[in-house]
Amino acid sequence: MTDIARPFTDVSAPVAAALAEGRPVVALESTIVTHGMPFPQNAEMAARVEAIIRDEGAVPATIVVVEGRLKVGLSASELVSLARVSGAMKLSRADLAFAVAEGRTGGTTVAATMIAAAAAGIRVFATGGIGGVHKGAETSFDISADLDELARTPVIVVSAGAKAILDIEKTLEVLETRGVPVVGYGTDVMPAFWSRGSRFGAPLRLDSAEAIARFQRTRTALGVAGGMLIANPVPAASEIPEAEMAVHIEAAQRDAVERRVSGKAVTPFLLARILELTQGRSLETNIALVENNARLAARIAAALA
Ligand code: PSU
Ligand code: MN
Repeated sequence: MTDIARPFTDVSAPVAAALAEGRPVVALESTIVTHGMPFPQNAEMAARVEAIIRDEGAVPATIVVVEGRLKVGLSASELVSLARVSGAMKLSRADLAFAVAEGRTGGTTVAATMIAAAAAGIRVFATGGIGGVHKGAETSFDISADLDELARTPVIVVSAGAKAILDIEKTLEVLETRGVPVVGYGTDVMPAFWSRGSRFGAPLRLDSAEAIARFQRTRTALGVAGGMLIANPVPAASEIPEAEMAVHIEAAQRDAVERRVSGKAVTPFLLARILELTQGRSLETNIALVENNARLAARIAAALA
């Protein structure tokens, strides 16, 4: 933890010990718990993901702001409280410090989780999907702060690609412009969250955790700053085909426009609507892909340790 951040931060004992001893640690976000999934599935998901990381020999560090304290690593009971909390803020770069200064509670998005992870010395982070360029961004200007964060903060983010509710092509363009490597894990095709594939190629490809660790170490050695995005396709058994998802995504998008949903509310609205439209299947897929990402992230963290 940087000296300046320390007074605001509670690093859990297991996370602090692992970091001090150079053992692998994997950061986890909390917006997926507070805004991305309903209770009780969010609690089950959070507990299972932490268990998977432990099984792989790494230490999970779920990151969240609770009543103004920036928490890095939660106990089992804190994790359950997080899953039950209502009225939490959704925190990104713009408002992470606001929540700390004002004593508020909030889930950290990919951007805010990266900031806290980097401050704590955690180099790998597992999530579901990142935020990106929304469809219609040419008029709404809705582009997630996650993309800028990937450009500036040295954390490897393991995702199942960009959520298919986004404009994947424009998201890839922005990532390229901002110098963010996008690595397909064992695939040449860009995965689309609920589906293993999309119409777009993965800009880079690597087939092992060791290769990903080597790539990031080499970047650091060459003085190239910033994070990278690993795009790990959802396991085949859990995927929902792209064509099927496209219908639901379009319907959800229409509802969002009709109800004039904007800003931070867009992603949670679309996820909840798609959950209804798929009668819960999208949630099962979402959970499966987060678990899959946690496993890979733990292996990358081990390769880096
Ligand atoms: N992936 C999920 N569920 C989520 C999110 C990602 O499966 O809830 C969250 C992440 O925290 C991500 C955020 O950083 O959505 C992006 O929000 P926005 O588009 O408002 O930047
Ligand atoms: Mn947005």
